[in-house]
Amino acid sequence: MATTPRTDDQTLAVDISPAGVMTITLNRPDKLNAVNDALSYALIDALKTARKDPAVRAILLTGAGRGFCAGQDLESRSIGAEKGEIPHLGQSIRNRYMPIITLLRTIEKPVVGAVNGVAAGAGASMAFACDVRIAAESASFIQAFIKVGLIPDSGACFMLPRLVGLGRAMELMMSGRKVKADEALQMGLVNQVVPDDELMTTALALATDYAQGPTKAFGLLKRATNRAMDCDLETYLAYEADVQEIAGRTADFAEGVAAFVQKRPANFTGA
Ligand code: T3D
Repeated sequence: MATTPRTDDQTLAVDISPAGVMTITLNRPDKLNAVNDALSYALIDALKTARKDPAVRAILLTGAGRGFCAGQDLESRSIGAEKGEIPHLGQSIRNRYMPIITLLRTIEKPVVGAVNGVAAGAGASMAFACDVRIAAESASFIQAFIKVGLIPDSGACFMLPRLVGLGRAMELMMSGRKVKADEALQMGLVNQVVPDDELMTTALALATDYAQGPTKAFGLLKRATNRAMDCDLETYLAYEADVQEIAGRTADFAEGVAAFVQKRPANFTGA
């Protein structure tokens, strides 16, 4: 049975479908879902629930209204500056963005990003940390950090070059220019672009497909891919053998093989 994450405000909406898709909707539409403290902690809470609840077998991350997420809430930073407070951005990142990005990248379940509008700053980073991105035609990506005198954070310097190559990533990060959905598709930043009114049905259908798949294998392939990003081939191949050993002991592997031999669709349970 699915558990509902503890969210004590309205900055996040969470729904778990019967198929096991947890849809997390960033919910500050008037501010393009800019990340304030409440939203960040609610998101961490929801992702931790998604990680531990076996009834959740895939995650869908999207935004309410016309934005996906405009990154850090700059109004809260401006209030601090007016009071003469020294900003401790390292602490802010360690406490809020590090857990969010780490959870998105390491939850051993598929994470689909449904990018419904502008994704700027740390909002773009959250989209990059999803496993797969489906973008609405009106979506866009902005490495907004440089415009406010910051370095790309929340994993952008790590993920963006891996997604689009170093040269393109540097240009995007140094210019802070807007990348529209069609260009994002062309450079491999998103997997698919769909008309705005088809975004959620398309993304939910994909997440539902994943939720009905061999959940442990999805998790293990995320583990293996994360490892592959920072080691040499020899190390990776040894790691891969260990991970495949685990996959080979799952009920879903036995079911997959049985279904193949019996020429029928597999009924994966995530076990
Ligand atoms: O601080 C730390 O912890 C360190 C971490 C930093 C991570 C970061 O993310 S730094 C980068 C922060 N984000 C940005 O710099 C983006 C700022 N926003 C924009 O540049 C623009 O809003 C957009 C290009 C994203 C969209 O432009 P547009 O014209 O479509 O919309 P808009 O009119 O600018 O915004 C609509 C409303 O959302 C508006 O509020 P209002 O005036 O109607 O009450 C605007 O102020 C608000 N909004 C948009 N982004 C933010 C925001 N409010 C607070 N913080 C925002 N980031």
